[in-house]
Amino acid sequence: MDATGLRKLADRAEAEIAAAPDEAALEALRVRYVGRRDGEITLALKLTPTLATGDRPAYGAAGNAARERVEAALDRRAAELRSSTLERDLRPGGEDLSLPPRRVRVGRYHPITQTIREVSRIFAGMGFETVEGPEVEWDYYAFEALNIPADHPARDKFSTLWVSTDTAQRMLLRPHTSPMQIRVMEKRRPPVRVLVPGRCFRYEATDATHESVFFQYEGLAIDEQLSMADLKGVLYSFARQLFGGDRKIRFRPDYFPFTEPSAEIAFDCFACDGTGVTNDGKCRTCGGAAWIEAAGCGMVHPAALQRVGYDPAQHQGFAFGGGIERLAMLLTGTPDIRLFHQNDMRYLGSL
Ligand code: FA5
Repeated sequence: MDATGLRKLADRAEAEIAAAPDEAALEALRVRYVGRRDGEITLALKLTPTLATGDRPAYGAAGNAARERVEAALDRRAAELRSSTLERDLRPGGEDLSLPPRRVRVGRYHPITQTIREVSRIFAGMGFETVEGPEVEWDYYAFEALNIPADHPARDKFSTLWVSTDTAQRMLLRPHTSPMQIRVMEKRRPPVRVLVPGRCFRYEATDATHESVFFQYEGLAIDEQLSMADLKGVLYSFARQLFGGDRKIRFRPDYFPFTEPSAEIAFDCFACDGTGVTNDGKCRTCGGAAWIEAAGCGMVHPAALQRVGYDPAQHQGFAFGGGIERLAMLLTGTPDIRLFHQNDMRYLGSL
């Protein structure tokens, strides 16, 4: 081959490179013409030393020029192919890059779970260990051991869902978490400080503050020389830590067969600012009462202490039981308790 032959080889290579349909074809052409071992131009250049001395400079120069033209053509075509791939991706009919990206949904705990965790955290700070108990319970723990025998009118309050009414072994879905007072005291000796969050069930019509399945948190503290003052101190501290100092708290005498004396705790209603009325008339959240009943509490009844083998002369204690949803309503400004369990992600996601 002479210098003219080399130029023609470069012309052919340039034409083929310019027509290469894709990157794989381009790579094949690179190997064919300027591949390091046996590219056509590479081989032609290797022949230079075999030529007559006078012919070598012109032949070598033509060979180098041919290689440079081919390499430049390869670079050009590679750039063209890259930009046309991008154009194809952007062209209508391909993926629509103008669409907004799909939202990444980040999961989080349900407001009820968050509230249970927060309540447990606050009581843990006051030395209360969180424990759990069975949702299906014996009549004995739910009522009998709490001074509520079968004919006691207080049973009406706990509209019970029975699982078995066999008189020897009556079993129910627990209507409150108080049975755990007895279960814990049976197993432990004082001092006792436990917090029991858990699901409860009542055969009850639902309204803005009542569900038939809801959560309670039960607290129990037994020690020497505990008094009603300790109970109030613990519950005030709890309310302040959960709500800050602004929420008003009301203690009123109440009656529970398993505590003596007993009290009821209520928080001022957030929906009507504790007035009982809103722009639409009577406040739907508190039913016009201005307060939301939040928990029952009292000093553990001596009969309950004796039943588990404690000596009431030596040990006393207090107990409280409140609704988790009622706290979650206040914390999230949820006006109707039913919104928590309807699983409407539009509402839950907005909290
Ligand atoms: C009891 O259940 C007692 N076991 C509380 C108690 C514990 C008293 C320890 C003394 C010592 P009561 O029925 O009032 O009491 O319920 C307590 C709280 O549970 C209520 O204040 C309310 O916050 C919540 N609660 C009761 N019923 C429902 C319901 N149907 N839906 C949502 N929350 C409820």
